[in-house]
Amino acid sequence: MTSGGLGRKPRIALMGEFSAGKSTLSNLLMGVRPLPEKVTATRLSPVWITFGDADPYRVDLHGNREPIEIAKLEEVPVEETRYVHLSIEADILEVCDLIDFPGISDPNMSSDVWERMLTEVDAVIWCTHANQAWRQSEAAVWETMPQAVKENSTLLITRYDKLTTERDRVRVFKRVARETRGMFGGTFPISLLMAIRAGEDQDLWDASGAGPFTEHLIDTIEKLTELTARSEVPLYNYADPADIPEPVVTPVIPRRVQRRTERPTALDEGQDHESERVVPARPMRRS
Ligand SMILES: Nc1nc2c(ncn2[C@@H]2O[C@H](COP(=O)(O)OP(=O)(O)O)[C@@H](O)[C@H]2O)c(=O)[nH]1
Ligand SMILES: [Mg+2]
Repeated sequence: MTSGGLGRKPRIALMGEFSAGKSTLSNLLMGVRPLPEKVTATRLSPVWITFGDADPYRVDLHGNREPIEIAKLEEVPVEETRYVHLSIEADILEVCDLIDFPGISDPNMSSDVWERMLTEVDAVIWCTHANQAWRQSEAAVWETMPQAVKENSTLLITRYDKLTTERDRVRVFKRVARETRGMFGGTFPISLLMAIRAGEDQDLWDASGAGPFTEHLIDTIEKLTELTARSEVPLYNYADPADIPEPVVTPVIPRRVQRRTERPTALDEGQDHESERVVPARPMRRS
């Protein structure tokens, strides 16, 4: 059932409600934009993205492969497709696979479409929409996840630029941190739109909140790599954490998400946050 053999890379899923920014985040991390970024719900299969230059294909429920065209992603029959496989030569994919999930509560699509992929996932970056952050539907799905996955996962409060007052930004962050205490390895506010537009503009990149998040992501990937380096199975199949093998692989750090010399403080849950640490730098502070 699991693909990939010994020494496989960690698999990180992008999950959340539709329009929370999952595809924008995948595109940001890869530095190219093959996935459609849309405000409306779309019936898309999970998209498993690995390093390489192979042609895209879909894998049906019986494991059969069929070539597809990336321009016709939306024509892939979701109910009969386990996942779509994309190969891209992006730095981040040298150290992990990304799996872009469909929105969790699309009334037009059975949750089987993504639930059957959960067993492949080592960690999640959960995107929650700042204006309606951490809805009941999100909490309900997250509750069912194995604790090992929760601990390796990250919560991103996306569309943070849509919160226009500092008071709102602090209020949303504190509420979400409180309601998700102990459920994620780290929580970060971010404007994905700003980050994706930043390019080489360091000020815009810093203002987007992307810096602390990518630092945390690199740490997470390093940790996961130690766990998956000699593993064929999903992490939460380990019977005993003591059985987890010693690390054998040192990941290459992607250029786009390099660690900077000064380490910023992660907005981990459980800390008592000062308001100025909650809010990303300059342009977002006064709008
Ligand atoms: N203003 C703003 N828009 C965003 C942000 N993140 C995503 N978007 C926009 O929200 C829409 C949905 O994003 P998408 O990545 O397709 O969401 P998905 O359904 O979760 O994959 C797109 O138009 C994005 O440009 C953000 O942080 N700020
Ligand atoms: Mg999407």
